[in-house]
Amino acid sequence: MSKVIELGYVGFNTTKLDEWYDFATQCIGLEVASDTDENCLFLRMDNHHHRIAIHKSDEDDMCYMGWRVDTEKDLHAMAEKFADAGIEYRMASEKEIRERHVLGLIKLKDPSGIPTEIFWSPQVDVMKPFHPSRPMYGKFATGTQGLGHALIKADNNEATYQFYELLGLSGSVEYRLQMPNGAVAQPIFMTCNDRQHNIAFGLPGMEKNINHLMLEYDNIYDLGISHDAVRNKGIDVALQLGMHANDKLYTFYCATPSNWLLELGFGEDYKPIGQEHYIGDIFGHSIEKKGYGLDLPL
Ligand code: MBD
Ligand code: FE
Repeated sequence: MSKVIELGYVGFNTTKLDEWYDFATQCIGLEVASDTDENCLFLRMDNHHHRIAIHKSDEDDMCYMGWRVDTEKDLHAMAEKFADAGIEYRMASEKEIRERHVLGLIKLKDPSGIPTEIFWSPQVDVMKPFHPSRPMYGKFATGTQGLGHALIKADNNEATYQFYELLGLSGSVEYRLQMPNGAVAQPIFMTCNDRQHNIAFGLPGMEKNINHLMLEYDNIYDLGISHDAVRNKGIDVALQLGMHANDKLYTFYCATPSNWLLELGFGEDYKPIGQEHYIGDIFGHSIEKKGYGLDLPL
């Protein structure tokens, strides 16, 4: 049974590549890979060639998610699963494989049209140990958990759940939030590895493919230093520092140059015996700046 093992890379389009360079290096601490050029900013979080690619464009959105399988055999087994399920996919060309710095690649779309890629064998540049763009006390928490998580658009929760279940993720509804307008939001969280969730979806009214990307530090000082940098630059903070009920991450959400949100976090810790749901977070996460699609009463 072929399953994905991590969210290995993500790609974004942007009209603001210069702003992204400053934001990624000064606010987040990401490293710029040496083969970055004027059209594509490759960002590193660990020894992988890159984890995030930002492409110069006339749009601002997430333009692909890269899910890793372990072996070449798993890649072909995944293609067979798509064929059996009647899901359209194609094997990437040699050029496309090189662009992603992997050894093999499938391209398809998720049920909401989000470009989705399945790959095996990322290029890991062990001769270039990760070197953050600003001093860091610790590192980014990747390892057996992938690069982080994303809250993505889902036009149809059922179809989206089934698609990601086919990829090998599992999960469930984890919040039941009473919205001020009387509606109820029941976001769904799914994972394929040691991270509590790799994707979340189920927020109504999303226009972009992504609401937020979460990156996790393994040292709380680095989260605090990033928070200072964001505050000193006057960048919008959508939700203030707080701790989530489900993964116990201590996080805040700020605007990226592309106007979707970056969630920066520290300290995931969760061990429920079975499925639970929450009607709010442990503390914090107060709404500070509305209009980023995350005006949730957490
Ligand atoms: C998350 O990471 C998140 O973004 C929300 C909205 C709720 C719980 C965990
Ligand atoms: Fe999140």
